Amino acid sequence: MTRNLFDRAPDDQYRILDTDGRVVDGASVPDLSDEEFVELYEYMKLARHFDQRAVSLQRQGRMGTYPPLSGQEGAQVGSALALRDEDWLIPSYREHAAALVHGQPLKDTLLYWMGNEAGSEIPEDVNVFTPAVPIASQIPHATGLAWAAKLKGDDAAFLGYFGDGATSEGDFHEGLNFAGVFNTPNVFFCNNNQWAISVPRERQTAAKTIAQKATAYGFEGIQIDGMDPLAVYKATTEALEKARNPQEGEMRPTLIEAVQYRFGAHTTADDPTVYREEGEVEEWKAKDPIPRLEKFLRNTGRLDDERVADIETAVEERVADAIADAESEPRPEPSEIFDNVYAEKPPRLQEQEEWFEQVREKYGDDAMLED
Ligand SMILES: Cc1ncc(C[n+]2csc(CCOP(=O)(O)OP(=O)(O)O)c2C)c(N)n1
Ligand SMILES: [Mg+2]
Repeated sequence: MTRNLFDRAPDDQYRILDTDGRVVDGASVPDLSDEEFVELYEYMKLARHFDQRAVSLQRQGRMGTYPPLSGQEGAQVGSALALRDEDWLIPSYREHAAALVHGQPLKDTLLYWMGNEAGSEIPEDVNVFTPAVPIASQIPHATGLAWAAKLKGDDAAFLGYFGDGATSEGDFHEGLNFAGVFNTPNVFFCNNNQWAISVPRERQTAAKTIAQKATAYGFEGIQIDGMDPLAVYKATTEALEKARNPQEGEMRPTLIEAVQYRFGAHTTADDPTVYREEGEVEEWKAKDPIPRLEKFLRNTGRLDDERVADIETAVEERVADAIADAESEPRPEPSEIFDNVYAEKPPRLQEQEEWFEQVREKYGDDAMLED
């Protein structure tokens, strides 16, 4: 098999479905069963509903902070469904849907954003890393993990996510450069959602595309329509396959730039109306990955009103159950914030903990929960 998918100019954006859900000329849909196509849709619906509920929980004071993903479901679900169980997923802080697809329970994602450390305890059999909030810090981790697996002779690939803003960090350069030199089984997946909080894509780089940066590291880069879940699935599948099983002369790493848009705020602490025009948001909403896939599935006889209604009911129940589960967990012990970073607490942290305990004693825990 030749992988000619990556044999294209970095600005020749790869797409399978147009914004009306029709297959574009010359493209072929991925080799999925009818059920697998519908599963892709179900996960995206689940992700959207989860996102709406999570934002609402935060607004009601039932969750700390939350980074919304609406608009990015196609990129997250399409890419994560391409993973095999033994592959690893290394997220940033926005990949709730990708992590879910690869086995991370929704309840844990909720706990994490509710400020409960138990949410960071990934189940043993789930190959997902904990969220990384320091921008781009997970990229060298992803490279290191892949390098270690290669040295051990493991047959796994490593799918690491980051944003457009992360590509301006040294960690991005170091991670990708190292991956090229050591030819590691990495797929670097850039969720280019046009904004890094209030900084637009144009201010991150003068390069025409982010995908073309791969050339400097000696491996392939591809720009894809990140709001076309089929293109995402196919490109990620091929990149993962190349990472695991390179052919003669092929480099294992790939950089995928998935062009997309975040419909909502950067986090619940952000007000995007301050830095972007409503018209821009509306333009991108016309490319929404969910109705786009839905149209394709309906047009090809894979989905009808009844099935959509069933999916919506199931999704609502599943998210409601996860919320009830997360909220039934006992509140974490506040002093836990001093645990789990160092094996042995350094003196500075010990002092802070002692001070914290004095404050608790004096004012009580309830006072800390008030604004
Ligand atoms: C090293 C570092 N610098 C700054 C921040 C503050 N910060 C949080 S998110 C963010 C923007 C990241 O944008 P991008 O990489 O495009 O990801 P997105 O949030 O759009 O998914 C910044 C600057 C941080 N978390 N870490
Ligand atoms: Mg961004």
